[in-house]
Amino acid sequence: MRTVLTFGTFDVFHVGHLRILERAAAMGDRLVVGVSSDALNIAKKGRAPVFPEGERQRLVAALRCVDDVFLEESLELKREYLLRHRADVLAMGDDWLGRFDEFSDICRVVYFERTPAISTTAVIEKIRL
Ligand code: C2G
Repeated sequence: MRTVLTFGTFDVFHVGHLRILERAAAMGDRLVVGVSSDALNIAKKGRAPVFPEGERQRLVAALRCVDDVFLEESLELKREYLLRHRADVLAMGDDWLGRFDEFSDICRVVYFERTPAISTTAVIEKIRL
């Protein structure tokens, strides 16, 4: 059983999010997703996500390619999360390229190309206009 782990906010869920989850799932037998908490987003980006953490977790958990979700409460706990969930692979978008290479001693670290021309910020902007 090969477990793949990925992290993200997944706010205002869009096809770029779906594509990375599908590609991550294809790397193994089981996909576990760390959904970042509201507090982590406020600390990191200076604003709360549009959808609260409980709803973001439910949306991600309901996807066919996702087996389990948990709340990512700190960026500093990556190693602990990887060990706790027995991850064989850590998959992230290439906006994080190189940032998680330090974990290659405990799992394989892969970066996928971001889906171009779509982002939560762009969706919010489009609705606003
Ligand atoms: N993503 C993508 N293509 C897009 C937008 C996002 O492939 N057009 C990917 C990102 O690269 C990331 C995942 O979707 O791997 C989730 O993106 P965000 O919700 O923006 O997550 P982020 O705020 O980067 O949180 O510990 C890490 C953080 O929790 C990551």
